[in-house]
Amino acid sequence: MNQTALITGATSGIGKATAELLAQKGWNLILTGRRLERLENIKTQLLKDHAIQVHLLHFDVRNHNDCADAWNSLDDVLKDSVSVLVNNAGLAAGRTPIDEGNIEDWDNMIDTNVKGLLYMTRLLVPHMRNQKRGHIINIASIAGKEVYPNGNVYCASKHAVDALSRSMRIDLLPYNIKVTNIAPGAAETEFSLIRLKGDSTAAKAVYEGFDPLMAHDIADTIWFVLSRPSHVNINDLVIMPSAQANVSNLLKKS
Ligand code: NDP
Ligand code: 8X3
Repeated sequence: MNQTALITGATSGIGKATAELLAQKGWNLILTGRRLERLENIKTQLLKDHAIQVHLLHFDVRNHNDCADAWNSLDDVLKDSVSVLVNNAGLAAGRTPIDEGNIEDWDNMIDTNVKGLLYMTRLLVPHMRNQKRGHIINIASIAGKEVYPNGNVYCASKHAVDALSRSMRIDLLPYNIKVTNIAPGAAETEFSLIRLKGDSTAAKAVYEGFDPLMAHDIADTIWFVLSRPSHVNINDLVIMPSAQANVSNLLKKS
């Protein structure tokens, strides 16, 4: 029987690459994001290339009612078929010292990266619990292991994801639900474009002079985690570009 994975933030970057890889592996998909046109284009392409089912849910993870309405729009058979939740939707907004922080940016990061992940987990876990199986993959960050200048609230939100992964693993232990935390370093996606408020020159410069991770590197990692035997769980993975030793030591070619 085909398995079903729900991937949040599938319109771009890591989420989209993960959708493409799981589709290749024959998984049915529920893809979420705010940009409906992108979701529809991705669905069209996946259905053209693969004999799978793809369902789209179009909502903002910051809004609990919208998360619940979207999830509850699916029929119970489909809901029960979801064995994997990839909590990927997330962002950084701005890079400012704490005394100059923008409150809207802070709310956006905390509401998306922490509360959105909690809302989706809370909605899906009862179904996984009833099925006595499941796997939740939380996309955290190296910013959830370390902090860096002007990273303050983004780092705090990803430290929260890291803590939630550890905590969820304990709470969900009785129900055969695995929890994996994945902490990437610099990956070239739309992440910097969003963080730098659409400044494409500055966003491009972030990845110049070294080979960053690409979205498919993280998708490959997710597949590795998912394809372990049932008695094996990968609890936590830090994955970095070879040129990046830690959150702030990155070797760029001059
Ligand atoms: P992208 O900007 O390319 O993708 C982010 C995805 O999140 C998009 O699909 C976007 O969809 C979705 N998203 C953002 N906000 C919301 C929201 N409020 N509601 C619903 N969906 C939302 O970045 P990445 O692929 O790099 O980011 C994916 C995850 O990886 C994030 O959690 C990020 O923090 C993490 N990460 C990224 C790293 C990097 O260097 N790129 C490194 C470490 C971790 P849409 O806008 O259509 O709603
Ligand atoms: C994204 C990586 O180093 O920009 O989570 O915080 S970093």
